[in-house]
Amino acid sequence: MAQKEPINVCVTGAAGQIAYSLLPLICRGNVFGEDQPVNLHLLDITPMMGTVNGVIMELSDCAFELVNKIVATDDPMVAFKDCDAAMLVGAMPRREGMLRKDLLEKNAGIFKVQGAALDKVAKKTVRVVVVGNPANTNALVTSEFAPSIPKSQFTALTHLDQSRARAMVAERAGVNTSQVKNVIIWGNHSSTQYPDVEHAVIVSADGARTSVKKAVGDEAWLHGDFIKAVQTRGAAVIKARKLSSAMSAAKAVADHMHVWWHGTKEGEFTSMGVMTDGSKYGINAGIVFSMPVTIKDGVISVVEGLEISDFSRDKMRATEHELQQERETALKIVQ
Ligand code: NAX
Repeated sequence: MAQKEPINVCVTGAAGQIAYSLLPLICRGNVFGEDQPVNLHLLDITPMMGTVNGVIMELSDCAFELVNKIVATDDPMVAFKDCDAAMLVGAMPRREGMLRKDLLEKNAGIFKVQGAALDKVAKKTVRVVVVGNPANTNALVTSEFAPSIPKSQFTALTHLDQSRARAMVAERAGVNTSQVKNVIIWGNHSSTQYPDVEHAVIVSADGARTSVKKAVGDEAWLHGDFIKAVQTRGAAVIKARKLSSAMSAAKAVADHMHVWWHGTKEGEFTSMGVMTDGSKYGINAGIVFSMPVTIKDGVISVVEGLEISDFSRDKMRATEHELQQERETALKIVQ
């Protein structure tokens, strides 16, 4: 069989800890397929280029068969050139004493520049996932400054929240994580996110589906400690590891892009931050809000018609409100 043409994959924040766990997944074929060669475009800031070169030395030493070429750069115009996929991991970290507004300000500037560069040099079909926090609003800013690329090509990562929620439910129900399907993350990748199991099911080996509500049999937990635990899991990892989630974040980025590339399975959906158009679940237009989606041939469609309880509605409103405030602050800064 003829070899496939390599695709151009950009990873930003290439010297950072998430990238360090993500790059091997890409290079092994766990994201774009085991027969898909890649040209890696690695972007970081100028002072980190020495570290990026060290990462490249290690990538070379791994002798990955799928790696065709590696470009390291501190220039977004070089990094995004003819890109098919862009994983925007790099961002300004929140330092002690920094207000959320300051974080938004610093990052809005970064993602404005990257959006403008994507607009100029990336393929118009580029699929973008924003990981760097505040991920949803950074994705919004990126797309604002890339008007020639459809808004549907910009997403924010909430897959890690989804994986955390699935793992917690699986543990509680005494099943394998892979059996837990259709957990939804609504809203922002922040502590206002709403992990919703009202439509989630546990699928047994013979294909039988049991609602998570029934399998867990503890609504107080599902409506209380479970939601809190998912919302604060990132902080719990930092407390234990003294570093933020990296291995799990990288796996989630890989899974997010894998499902975008290969599609969702029949009867299943996944969650990602997508640009709202005001027509789904009463959520206002113009924010990047995590929703349940299905994907076919690279096209993302929001799952429609799910029944939303009053409990869920309140939680969705709270996270929508936060995203609208973030949008206002960020757009004021960059315009
Ligand atoms: P690190 O601090 O280890 O790495 C970040 C890298 O980004 C650094 O090498 C830095 O130099 C680079 N960088 C900064 N500004 C840049 C720019 N303008 N262009 C290119 N690169 C730039 O952080 P890491 O642990 O890898 O986390 C990266 C981001 O992911 C952070 O913003 C973090 O908050 C966010 N996360 C998002 C998650 C999500 O689910 N959406 C979960 C994990 C993670 O917390």
